[in-house]
Amino acid sequence: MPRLEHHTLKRYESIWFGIAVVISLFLFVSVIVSFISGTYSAIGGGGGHHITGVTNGRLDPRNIAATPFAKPGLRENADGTLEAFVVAKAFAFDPPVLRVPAGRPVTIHVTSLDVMHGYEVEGTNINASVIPGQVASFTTTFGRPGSHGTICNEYCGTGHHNMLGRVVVEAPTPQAARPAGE
Ligand SMILES: [Cu+2]
Repeated sequence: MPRLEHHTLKRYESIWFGIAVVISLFLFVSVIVSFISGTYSAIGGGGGHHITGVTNGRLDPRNIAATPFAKPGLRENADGTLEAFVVAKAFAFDPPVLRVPAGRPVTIHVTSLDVMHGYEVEGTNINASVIPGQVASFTTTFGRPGSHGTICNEYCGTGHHNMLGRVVVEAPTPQAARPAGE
């Protein structure tokens, strides 16, 4: 059985080590560059950029009155888009029952008034962390009428297991039908 020369092994090791150093340096420098240039989405991103009182996905949880979260629930904008505002607090969601029409895109914004909560809509892939001072936003279309439980899946205190809500998807009513051409 041929024996590997010690210095041969050492040469390959230094080649691999050199490659690893280059990769590490590249990652180190690119993370710093992306922080400086603001392309790092986890920090600059966040939802609700157009919402009153919300800047860069952030708001002041003590001044919720200045935002649409003061009146939680579904609203229809002038351009026909649907937005829902949901407030999580220990230990409930407001509104406890969110009613949305089937077949229309709905953008749901969730924020917390106190501690970190979760917002999971059963039977869908909606599952967000709800952090005080931040807005989690997502747009979805519920295809069929029905009822989905919403649960807090981030442990938030003694009443965590009671923190339940509901999304009720309603069949679109004929009166709500939009005129042809829109
Ligand atoms: Cu909770």
